[in-house]
Amino acid sequence: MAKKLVIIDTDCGIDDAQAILIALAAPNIEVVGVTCVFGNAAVDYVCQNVLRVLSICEREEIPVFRGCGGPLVGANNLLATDHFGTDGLGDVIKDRDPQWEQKIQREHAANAMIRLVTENQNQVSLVALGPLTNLALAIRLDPSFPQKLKDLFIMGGNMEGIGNVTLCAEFNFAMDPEAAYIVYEEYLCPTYVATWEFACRNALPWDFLEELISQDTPAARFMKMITSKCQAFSREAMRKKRDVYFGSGFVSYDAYAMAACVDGSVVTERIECPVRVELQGSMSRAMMVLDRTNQLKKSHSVFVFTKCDVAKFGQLLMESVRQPLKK
Ligand SMILES: [Ca+2]
Repeated sequence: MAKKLVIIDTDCGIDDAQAILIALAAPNIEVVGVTCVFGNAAVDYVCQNVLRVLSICEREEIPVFRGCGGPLVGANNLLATDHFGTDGLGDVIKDRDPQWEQKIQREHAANAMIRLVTENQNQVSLVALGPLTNLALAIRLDPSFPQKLKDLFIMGGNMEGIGNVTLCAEFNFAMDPEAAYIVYEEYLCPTYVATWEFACRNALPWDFLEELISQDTPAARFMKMITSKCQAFSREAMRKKRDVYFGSGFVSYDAYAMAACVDGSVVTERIECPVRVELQGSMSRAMMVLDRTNQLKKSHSVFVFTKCDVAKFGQLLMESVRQPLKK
């Protein structure tokens, strides 16, 4: 069976690393490129983090591209350095690769996306795990880019108006609301969305995380190291935040979007409707609004995930850390 071609666009924090592991472990997936964007950390850290994940899995042949270092409009004064640390991977990595910059492709991420998708028309799935800045830039450079995609999977936004960085906005969209707006208005390819609330409502037990990172493999040891001092992976720290709305649990956000791309049956319920990203409002800027009665009269609908087969998702996570794969 021909493999599914995938481009991963990422702001490589800890959950992105987990999502990348899922893609690399999947026998039906070929990752044709990883494009980097600012978000969980500055884009140079993001590039280094992606290289690190690929190196642990012995998959350095996959090209990595540097993309946007800030949003389309305004300054990125929101960098979430308190979430996964300054470097995006929990600030625990001591041995940084001084040669990392030479391992990044010269081509800009947005140009690379366009080229890879043009070379493989209607065959590439794009999985977007960070702010959507590179995607917004790509459609401005090549307006036909989305129609050459097979489909688009996004981790970001919200479906119940609950935010995580502001009252009503999810992190990836809050980092670049205009880019998120452009993507939902202009990407008319089949689009699947794992929102923040979807991830939180389909959490795994905290004991699952323990079991996951206690496996005796290089990738599991890496996940154990980067989650070790991270607040976002602390049961205690979440009690005052996420647990108030959703109850206790371990949530690997980006992994849900990737899992849905790898195996569509992981998602068991979804809503099909138009959506729009709010650009105004003192509380609601960057909120994703679902238009289930089509009041906006949009021609394009997206699939917003509502329920997940948590056992199947957990299985994908468990297998993802059994890397490097035996050659
Ligand atoms: Ca991310």
